[in-house]
Amino acid sequence: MKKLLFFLLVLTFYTPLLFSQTIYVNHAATGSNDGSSWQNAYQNLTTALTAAHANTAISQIWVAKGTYYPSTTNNRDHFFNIRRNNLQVYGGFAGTETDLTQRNAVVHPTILSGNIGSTASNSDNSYHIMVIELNPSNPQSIDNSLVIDGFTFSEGNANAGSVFNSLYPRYTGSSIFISCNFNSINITPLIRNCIFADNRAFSSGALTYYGISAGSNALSIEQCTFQNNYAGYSGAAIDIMQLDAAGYGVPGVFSVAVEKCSFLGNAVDNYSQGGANGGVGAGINTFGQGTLRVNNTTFINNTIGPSTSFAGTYKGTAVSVRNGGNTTIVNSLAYANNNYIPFYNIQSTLTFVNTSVYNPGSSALDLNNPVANNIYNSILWTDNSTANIIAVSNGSPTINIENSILNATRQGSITGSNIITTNPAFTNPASGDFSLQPGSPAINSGNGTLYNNSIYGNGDLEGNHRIAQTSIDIGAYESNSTALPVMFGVLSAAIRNAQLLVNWSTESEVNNDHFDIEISADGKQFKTITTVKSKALNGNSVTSINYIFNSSISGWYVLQMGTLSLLLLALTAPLRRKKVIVLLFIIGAASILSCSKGDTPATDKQSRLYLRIAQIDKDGKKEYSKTVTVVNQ
Ligand SMILES: [Ca+2]
Ligand SMILES: [Ca+2]
Repeated sequence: MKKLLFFLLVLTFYTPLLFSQTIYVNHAATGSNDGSSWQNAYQNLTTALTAAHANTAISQIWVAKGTYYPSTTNNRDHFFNIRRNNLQVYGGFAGTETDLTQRNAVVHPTILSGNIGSTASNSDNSYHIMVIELNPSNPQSIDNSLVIDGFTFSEGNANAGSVFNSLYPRYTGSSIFISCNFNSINITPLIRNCIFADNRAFSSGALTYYGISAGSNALSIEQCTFQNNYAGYSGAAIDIMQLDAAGYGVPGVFSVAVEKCSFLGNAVDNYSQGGANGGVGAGINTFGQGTLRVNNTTFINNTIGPSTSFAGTYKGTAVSVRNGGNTTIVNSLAYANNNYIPFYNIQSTLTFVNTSVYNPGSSALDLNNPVANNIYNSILWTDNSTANIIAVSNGSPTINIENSILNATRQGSITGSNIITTNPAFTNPASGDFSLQPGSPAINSGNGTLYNNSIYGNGDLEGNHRIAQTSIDIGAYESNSTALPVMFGVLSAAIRNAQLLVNWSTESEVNNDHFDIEISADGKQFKTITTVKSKALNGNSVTSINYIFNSSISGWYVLQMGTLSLLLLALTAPLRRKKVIVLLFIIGAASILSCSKGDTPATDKQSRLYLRIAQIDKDGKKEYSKTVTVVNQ
């Protein structure tokens, strides 16, 4: 009976793995230039992208070091165009690698440059370096399986007020413009290990999101650096727009996750439009309904300028949230050497969790009729004893503060408990060291229940254990802590085309042995479904390593998520229970598979599965990643 069940299971659910193919790009390649190998690589990325759109079996594009331009004819409206899912585009290769783990994008930068035309001038540069969009003639969901990883985007210049071809505004998204093209369909790529430097926009955005995020999908921006970008209105580095709220009439909201990023010296002013609301969000600006989570990220010396002669708001050099969004800032740090206020909340919800904000001369946060503002386990500090650490420019907001350190001078009505008003004793603010001196009132003064490990991860801003000694500390850094043995980077999981796909990366590994992939139907009780060995040499690595687990069991696409969880239980349950569950699973699957061809597959997008990764040291110690929802596609 056991053998029969196993046979049935294999017979019913085995289908071959999807064929996948990698093509290569190297501007210096001298072979046949058909993209088939490094030797025969395409010489430009545009050709490779055209090939990948003609042939969906192409799943990866590897691009060697060097500089690539979106136009060979100096046409400012040309851009690298991506309109499909299930594609990973990697830069940062020397041009000899055979495995992704051999890549070092820092040593071998692949630059996507908007500096076409005269190299001495930016006025003739590309309006957009890359456009990721839903295909206007056949829009279909794009999710985190579209990966842009390991590129430097520089010198895009979206400096005009017009719109090209009714779809591409020449005033925003100078590096990457992500657009749903007026369709209420999910578009949430993953942008990872990229640098955005010296890009400019008339209105907003080195990276601009005119997109819809459906279900648990989120535009993910991870381990990226945004440096010296400029915009004449809002969101110099990242601008996020809910199209419905902006008058485009496209229903849907945004969901964006920014993790382990740096925002350095970005600037915004009110040059393009004037009026009261410009000059906001030099790091990130959101407009309208949606969710933004910023994790383990630094905002340093972002500012207003160069022109401040236009009337404007001039707030939110780190982040501004406008018109209804819900933003959470976690394990992050913002400090400035100017007096512009780093955070600005207009009619939105903003929550700080274990975040440190230091503005020596002025306020940390300005509130303009906020929906809500919560400050948990966080430090907001100024050295100016007469400045309001929280300023209210409009309305009579209530601010909920728990276990946090703030100057005593502030506006708004305060609720909450355990509010400390003594100096947090940063180690050395002048040199950018915002860890805590011994004896700091922040040490062990946080409330652990305000910190959600499974969403925020278990590392502080430094990559040390988030909780050490008796309790979690207040602020972005945990004192007396030790380094995490594995610093997790990205983690995403999806069921797609009859396969369970899990992608994760590590930024560093120490003495790591293996990973267990664990899955749960309720987010509480987890089962291990497989084990993956560390790729790091002897379990140690200081560079990022990517891991992919791709289940070979197919047929799941016709199943409800609940049935899938039965299968997963079956894979892990004791033998007797396993027989029963496998039988139930097969009966359920067979009944669904027996549907006529015209029936819609019985997927249930409301059901949830949760996934996390346990990392096990060579000495048996275990640490967990954050938990993600398995996206059913
Ligand atoms: Ca130029
Ligand atoms: Ca502690």
